[in-house]
Amino acid sequence: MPKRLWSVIERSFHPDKQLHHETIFTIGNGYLGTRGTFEEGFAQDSPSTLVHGIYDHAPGMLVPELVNAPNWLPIRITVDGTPFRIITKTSDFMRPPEGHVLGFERVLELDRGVLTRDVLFRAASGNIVRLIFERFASLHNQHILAQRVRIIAVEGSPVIELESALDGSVTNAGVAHWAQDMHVLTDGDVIALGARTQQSAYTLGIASQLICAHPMPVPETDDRLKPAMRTVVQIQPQTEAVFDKLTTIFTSRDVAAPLETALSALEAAAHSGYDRLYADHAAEWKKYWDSSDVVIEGDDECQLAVRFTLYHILITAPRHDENASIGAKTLSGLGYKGHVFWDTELFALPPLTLTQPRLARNLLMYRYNRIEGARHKAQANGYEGAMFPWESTDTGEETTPQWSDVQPDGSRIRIWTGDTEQHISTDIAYGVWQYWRWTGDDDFFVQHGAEMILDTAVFWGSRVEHINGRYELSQQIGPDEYHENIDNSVFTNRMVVWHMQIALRTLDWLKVHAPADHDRLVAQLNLTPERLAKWADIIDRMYIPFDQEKQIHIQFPGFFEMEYIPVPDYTPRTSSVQAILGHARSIQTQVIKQADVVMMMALLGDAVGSHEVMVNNWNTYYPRTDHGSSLSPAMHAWVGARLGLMEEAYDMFHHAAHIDLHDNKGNVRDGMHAAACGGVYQALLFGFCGLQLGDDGPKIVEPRLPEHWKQVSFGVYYRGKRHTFVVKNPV
Ligand code: IFM
Repeated sequence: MPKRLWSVIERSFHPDKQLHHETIFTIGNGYLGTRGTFEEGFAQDSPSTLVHGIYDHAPGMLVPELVNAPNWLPIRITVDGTPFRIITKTSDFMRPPEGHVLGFERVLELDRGVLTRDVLFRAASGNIVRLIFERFASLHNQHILAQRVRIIAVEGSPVIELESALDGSVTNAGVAHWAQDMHVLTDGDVIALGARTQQSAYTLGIASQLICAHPMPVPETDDRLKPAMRTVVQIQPQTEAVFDKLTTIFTSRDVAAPLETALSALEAAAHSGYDRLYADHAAEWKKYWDSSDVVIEGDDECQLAVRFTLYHILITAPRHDENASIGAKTLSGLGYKGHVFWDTELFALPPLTLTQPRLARNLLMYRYNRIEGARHKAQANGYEGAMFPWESTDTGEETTPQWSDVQPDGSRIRIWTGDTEQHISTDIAYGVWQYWRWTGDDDFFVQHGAEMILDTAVFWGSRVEHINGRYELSQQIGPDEYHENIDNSVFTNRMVVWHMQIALRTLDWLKVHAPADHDRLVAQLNLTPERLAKWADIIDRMYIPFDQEKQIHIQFPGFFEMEYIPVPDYTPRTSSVQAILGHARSIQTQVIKQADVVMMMALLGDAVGSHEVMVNNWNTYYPRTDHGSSLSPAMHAWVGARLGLMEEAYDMFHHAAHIDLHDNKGNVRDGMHAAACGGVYQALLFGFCGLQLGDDGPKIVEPRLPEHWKQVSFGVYYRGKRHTFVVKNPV
């Protein structure tokens, strides 16, 4: 396979794309993520390292957020006294002495999780050097971060001064989370920081060593929070100098004494050396791709994009942690404050369930370990059972802000999702059920999964309203968040029926296969015969809004009485139709934010209705959807492919696969879209390839590939055994 299909390449630097590229060039290892900021910095850059689980609720903030950890990247270099930096027309006018960037290339190697930058630089002296920066977050040992800088004397014999630092003065876009009394240490060739978050009191230790000819500590300056080491070397013509910087990081979530542990781990890492660490890291990546890769023949552009989306899921999925999960923006940016949404269970989880089941289990355990938070939420709202939070952090309590940030006109908008976007409890049950079906992990199911499915079913049993002989759900937000607090969202009502069905099936299975656990859960969750009879009744009599005449599902009663806006007329556009019409008007229209009825069709497939109903639903809702959310296109690609609408399906797939690479929504500076990444995999396998899980295992049903694709090959795990498939387009 040509190498370029594993490499995301930036061939010249454009400051206006800087923040977008910082996000997409994030490296990570399931423990932390570090954005692709330059070692030497750049004006208005946004360096951030986010470590799973380290949240803090700063004074004045509405909700807790994932904390930006001390920056481990800083390496500053001068060449014959000229500071090395990426000089562009907009940044170069003030700072003598002058230097010139003669060439620039940055490459993210997806197969190995390594970011490199290659720059040709002429110093004011006239000497020319080539600088090759390389960095990775070890997948083999998640506490090790490694950097290498090779400086090659292309012309002349330059004197290089290199300073390596840690920066503890970082904030979350101005919000300080670290207490200022950091422990700063400079000892021989080692620098270190010990830090504590202000409210949550997590501690973090980070230690770094510069490995080269003559490292010397830099005398303490006013910048106490930025300990540094420095070295000076003259390079002979046509030779190179190599500088390795190794860093270790631990938090109080991992060990009792993070700083001390970071220091001793650093010693061991330095003993191994960069090359050994690199080899171990690359070997782990090979294992990841051996399980997770999908090969598309006939579409190089989408091939690279698919690998890119999988890479970002893999670097953010916790490897050794059952108390962390994937935030909506992964670990690549501060957007959504590192909060965990339904994006995890319905979008990011499935590729892991199928190809990295151990990682999928970690994500579900994160929810299980927070089920008390879900019980609090149910109780606080007057319900029974477990009602998972719409936005979740370390505690598992509801952390959706009730108000938006201040708008340009000074107002704040009320955010209702934490109150009424309740389908998340069923989304989590769906993730559990699919994980169990694919993996056959009975131990997980009996000990944890069943309890989640059942206690969330208890919640719904107490939540439904019995009105006029049927069950209804008032005051909901379905996936289409433009329409808030509506009654009888068809997505939610129908998914609740599914939830009741699998809750009863769970009990039946437990009764036969794990009777003691069946009895334990029945007693613990108070699953009385009356309660179970009500669940069966909900299955029979839940109100599913449906127009018999038109043979379509109704997104919610009243939807079609609102103003019709033909969304395709608003083409081309760079913002959502909602942004064009304004919030107040668009909520009075039929413009839909994201796959809603279509999402239901993706999740439930044929169970939703006949082919005719599915096509009618598509024809009704597709032209009304503005894909204001990144979650939408992939779900449309999935369903479109199942319905044989190949042009629309490919269009949606291509869009979804490039949301982050091409910054299709203009907001990638805030972080990757985890859900879009996971959705792309599902559209590809479940949509185009027709992958289904039958009673005997995975099978391909009516595959429909885009016309120009030759074939798609992939492997998935079913009950611990790998099944490989090659889906070909008929010639
Ligand atoms: O969970 C999503 C939601 O469906 C749409 N708005 C953004 C959230 C986080 O990605």
